[in-house]
Amino acid sequence: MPPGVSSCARTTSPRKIELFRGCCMVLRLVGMLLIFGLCWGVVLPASAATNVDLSLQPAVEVPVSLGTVDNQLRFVPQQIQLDVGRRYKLVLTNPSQLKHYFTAKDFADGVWSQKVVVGGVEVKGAIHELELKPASEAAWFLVPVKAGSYELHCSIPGHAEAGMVGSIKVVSTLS
Ligand SMILES: [Cu+2]
Repeated sequence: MPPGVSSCARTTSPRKIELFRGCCMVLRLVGMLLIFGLCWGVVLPASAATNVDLSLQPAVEVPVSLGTVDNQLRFVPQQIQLDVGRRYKLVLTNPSQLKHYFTAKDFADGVWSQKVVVGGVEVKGAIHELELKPASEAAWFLVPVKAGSYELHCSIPGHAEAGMVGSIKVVSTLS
């Protein structure tokens, strides 16, 4: 046998091993890519939901009445539930003959206040309390950012004591 043949036989064996190893690497890479792709497919829709411009979301309208037509000292409804990350339009109305406040300072600290619209005026910036004169209306556009249970009351002396209190529950869907 010529020396070249034996040397060739000697060299093909490690080459086969190299080829086998190469194939294994390729298969591993394909597997990793598949797993990565699957994860991406699961993660992407979830992260996409948090990437939306919240200020452009259609606002969910929540009507809240401060007092009643017959001057009862209460909020209607008394319990409000909101979701974190959703844009709301709190439509505050005062159908009574008395002045009332919408006071929920901790709640206000946990929301992003986009604006308050009163008549033809849009007030932009942080809001902590709203005073509504009889027969007035204000729309507060906000996005809750912090989950929690917050107290609401009217800060006119005697009104909270008479029952003009409420609660705002802000719920996070991601726990
Ligand atoms: Cu009041």
